[in-house]
Amino acid sequence: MASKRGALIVLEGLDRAGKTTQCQRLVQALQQSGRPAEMIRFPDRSTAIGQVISAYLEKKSELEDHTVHLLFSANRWELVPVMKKKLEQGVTLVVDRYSFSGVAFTSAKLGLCQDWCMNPERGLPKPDLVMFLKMNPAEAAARGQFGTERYETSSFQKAVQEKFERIMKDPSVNWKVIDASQNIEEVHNDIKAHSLDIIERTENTPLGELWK
Ligand code: Z5A
Repeated sequence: MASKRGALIVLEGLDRAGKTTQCQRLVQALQQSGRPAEMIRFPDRSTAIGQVISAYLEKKSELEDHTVHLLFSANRWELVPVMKKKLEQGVTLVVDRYSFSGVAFTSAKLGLCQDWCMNPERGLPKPDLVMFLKMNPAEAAARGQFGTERYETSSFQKAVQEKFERIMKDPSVNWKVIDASQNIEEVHNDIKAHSLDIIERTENTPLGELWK
């Protein structure tokens, strides 16, 4: 019998919802329980494409809106061979932002439709579970000042939140909404419970393709 594959688990949410904190905690907890796990984050700023994206986010360069959307997507596609290999080897991947951020952020810009934004994402490895760390933007703001990168304004974050609400209505994706206003330990416990369940349920199933 073929060996068990790892699960593809994504954390999404607004700025300062606690995605990075929770991805790190989850990977640590899975590893400590003897389950191979690694973290990936998008954008992956270490690649050549990622560096172009990073300069754009840091406002060191300007890019046309469609172009930067396609670069974010290409930054996911360039990691697909590595992701598939690790999943096949039984490593669970915990991903900090994925296609859903791509669609939510670009479609929050005026004049870019959701369907167009989804197209370059079609066929990427389909997450087995996407957990949306939900919290009131005002509470997130209390966690510290916005940074200086592009998109880090309360009005844009509100527009992104509305887009996420729409994307989450898609029944083809396994969404779980997590109350991110709880303390770090409580959020972690919720995320861990959902993750252990999906790891067990998907280990003998084939990896899907997103939005196909
Ligand atoms: N973007 C895009 O346009 N298209 C795409 O395809 C993709 C992304 C993938 C990348 O940002 C930007 O690119 C992003 C979307 C866009 N723009 N924005 N905004 P990034 O990934 O570099 O940064 P981020 O995702 O916004 O990360 P963040 O601001 O650091 O948020 P976070 O990861 O959700 O939060 P955190 O770092 O874990 O925690 C933030 C603080 O809150 C920290 O001090 C923690 O200690 C604290 N914290 C965390 N959890 C708690 C709880 N439960 N209670 C109290 N305090 C907490």
